[in-house]
Amino acid sequence: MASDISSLLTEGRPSASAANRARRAAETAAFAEAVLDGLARRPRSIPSRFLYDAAGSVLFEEITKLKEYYPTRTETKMLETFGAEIAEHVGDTETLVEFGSGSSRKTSLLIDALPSLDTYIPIDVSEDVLMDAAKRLSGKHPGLTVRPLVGDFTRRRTLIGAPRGDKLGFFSGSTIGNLTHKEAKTFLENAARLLGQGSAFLIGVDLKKSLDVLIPAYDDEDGVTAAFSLNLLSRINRELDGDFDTARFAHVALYNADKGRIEIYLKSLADQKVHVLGRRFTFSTGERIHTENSHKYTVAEFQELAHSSGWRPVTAWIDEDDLFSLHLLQLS
Ligand code: AVJ
Repeated sequence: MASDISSLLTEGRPSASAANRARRAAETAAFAEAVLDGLARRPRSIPSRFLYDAAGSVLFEEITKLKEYYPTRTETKMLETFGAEIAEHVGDTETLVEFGSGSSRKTSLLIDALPSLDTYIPIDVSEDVLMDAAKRLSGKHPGLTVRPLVGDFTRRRTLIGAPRGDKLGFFSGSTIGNLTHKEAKTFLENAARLLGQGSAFLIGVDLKKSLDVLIPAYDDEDGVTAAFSLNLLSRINRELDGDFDTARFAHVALYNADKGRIEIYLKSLADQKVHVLGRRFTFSTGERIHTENSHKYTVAEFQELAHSSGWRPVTAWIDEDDLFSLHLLQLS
């Protein structure tokens, strides 16, 4: 199914190269398959990585600036505050590998704190965002070699072109919260293999906290997060010949205390029929599509997860308001 859908859906998309075109075609085919399967399944769900098309990435940038959304600004400030302490542990590392680097906005703070660094390897699925970030970081840090790798960081098995020696991994923004505990464990095990013995890993992890703070961060007053969620339906309309009426779905964010995570849903506001790639899906009022999880961890819970994945927790830093944590792990 993948190949015939992809050939139908890539027409008219701007792309720089044949390889780029092939990658986009494969991504659209994966999106088609995930949406058709996800809407047919009960409970309905679509993997959160599909939220980040060009429009979704812009909306996510807007989220990071919201007064309600504390993670980005808290983590940024922590990298400034604790940069010197981080360097006390990993100051002689020469190679930095960033997973899901995106715009690499926070990375400069870490690069500035690490005097011996000579190579930066950002890994991201979005080629455009990756190349822009690589250019910006090269300009900002003369003498730093930047070797971007395009692809899904959860699946990567080799670091092409990486120098020998101990590496520092960086996984910021609590993106690890999108993964279930089982998926996070697999990711940490793979990252250990990829980075190699003697390496370290710096990971930003959102903390468990009061729902008065947590819920608004995922359901802001201005509706930016709602627009970010609903863009998934618009993306289906754009790329998969869908006819979702986004006004008849609502963004819902709730905290699942058993699983320690924010869950995000799109809830049908009417009895309605929707078509995607010629298939019909029926929604009754109140029926939901699960679009995202954002897991929250205490320091001890995350250290336990890291330990069970073969990493040795070294230090965890927390901001003064107990909102966010930065974990340093080591392989040795
Ligand atoms: C990018 C996964 C860290 O879970 O906080 C923010 C995504 N979704 N608001 C998060 C998100 C809605 C974000 N991560």
